Amino acid sequence: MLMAGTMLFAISCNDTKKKDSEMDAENTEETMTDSEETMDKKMNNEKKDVSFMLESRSESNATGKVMFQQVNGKVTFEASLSGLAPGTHAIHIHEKADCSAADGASAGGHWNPTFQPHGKWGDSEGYHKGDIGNFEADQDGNGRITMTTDEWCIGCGDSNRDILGKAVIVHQGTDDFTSQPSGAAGARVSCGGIIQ
Ligand SMILES: [Cu+2]
Ligand SMILES: [Zn+2]
Repeated sequence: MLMAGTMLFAISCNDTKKKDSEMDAENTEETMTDSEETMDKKMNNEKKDVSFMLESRSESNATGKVMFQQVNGKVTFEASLSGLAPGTHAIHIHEKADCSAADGASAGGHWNPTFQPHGKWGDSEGYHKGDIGNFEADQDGNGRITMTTDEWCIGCGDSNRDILGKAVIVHQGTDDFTSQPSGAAGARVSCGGIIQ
């Protein structure tokens, strides 16, 4: 009886060891997949996109659709708006994905992680990473704007480039590219958080 008991113990002990090592192997595989994903993200070769709606603010009727798409380290931004007053409107990335305030003030100021003055995108005097610029709304109040840059990324974690967690805001007026800190573009008529 004692012998049998010892043998049983030995067998079950071996079993447990085998299961443990199988589980170790599985865990190792998972860890490897994780690190491959991280490498892709660092290389920015992975295709990524984020799209969302813009909602009316400041008692306007302006609404829109925005898409950011990242391909080979470059991000393309595309927005289409309707319900605007005909004419020129400013559009920017602001610092917080919070459009909760009726006037959009909750989204904060222009996204400016590099502490530059407000300006025209690409200006040697400096510009905010959120200074997209102006676009035209036609007689029906519809407008479109697109731009592509390698100064942004989608979810790369680099605080100087990552647009996730910010907001897109359209203004009632025109960005003059010189007034500080935000180009004197007037009320915030449409707002959407850049959230996946
Ligand atoms: Cu703005
Ligand atoms: Zn600005």
